[in-house]
Amino acid sequence: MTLSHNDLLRYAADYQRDGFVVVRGLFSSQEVAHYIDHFMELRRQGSHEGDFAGVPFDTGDNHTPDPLQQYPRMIHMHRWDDASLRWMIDQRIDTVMSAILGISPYAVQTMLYFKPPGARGQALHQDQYYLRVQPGTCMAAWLALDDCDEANGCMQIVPGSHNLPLLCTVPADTTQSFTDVMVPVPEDMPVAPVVMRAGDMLFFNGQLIHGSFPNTSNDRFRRSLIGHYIVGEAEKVAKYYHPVMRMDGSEVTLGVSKSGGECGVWVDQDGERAIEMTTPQRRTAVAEDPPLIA
Ligand SMILES: O=C(O)CCC(=O)C(=O)O
Repeated sequence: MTLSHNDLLRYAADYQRDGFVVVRGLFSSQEVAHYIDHFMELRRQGSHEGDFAGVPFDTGDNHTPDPLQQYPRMIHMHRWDDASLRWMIDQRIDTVMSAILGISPYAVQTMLYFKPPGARGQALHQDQYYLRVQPGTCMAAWLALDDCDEANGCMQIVPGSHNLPLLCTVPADTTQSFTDVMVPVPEDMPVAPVVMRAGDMLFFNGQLIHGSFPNTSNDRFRRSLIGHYIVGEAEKVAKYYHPVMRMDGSEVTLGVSKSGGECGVWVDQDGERAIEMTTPQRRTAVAEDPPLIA
């Protein structure tokens, strides 16, 4: 696919306004088929460091095994799989991100969600909560490997929420989410599904509230290949995301940022919704270097 100057300007404008943009058909159907074969084969070969099947949950009377046990999420594959590394620093991703950010990003993470039929989703969150980029924020490039819609658990986003500060988390419903924290979203900020075809790529800001609901389809996987990046001016990122790479594959030395600090809670101020910053005594499920998600 060729990316014209006008396309790139439009992507940048949409991203600034909404905190996300979908680039349709950025990867071809042949490439997508190749990635599906590749990652399904890696999954079949056995476990890899960092595999995550989700937090345990109470299944009640339902004795069906959790599908994520068979298809746990893979993480940081670029550290041991050359195809993942080449994908993470693909020139097309760099071109779109550079247009959006005005500077080439640094690459820090890869993940593969298999999300088989019946799998839980991931509760609404902000990626910056995990990456702790300073100054600035992070950014995600989310490649659909399957067509995805509400039935098989497509991405859900809150448009415009990239302008919010980092919000304090609350416990999530772990029967619906394989992670156990979420950010509360006021009713008048709609959560919108992002329906995509395989090969489309969703770019989104690290402050944008996003997540996904369970895959309720009978027989459709919702696989996605995800890269996390940080803005090119960043000086620090949480320890778990080192080593940091330039988009030419070379390593760059950045400092290590810590978790903690202030987060926002929704309050009512004279009938108006507002955010109050607070330093919680004890943040929910935040380890010094949270290893689970982004
Ligand atoms: O793919 C999903 O369901 C969630 C992905 C996500 O939250 C992320 O990439 O940060």
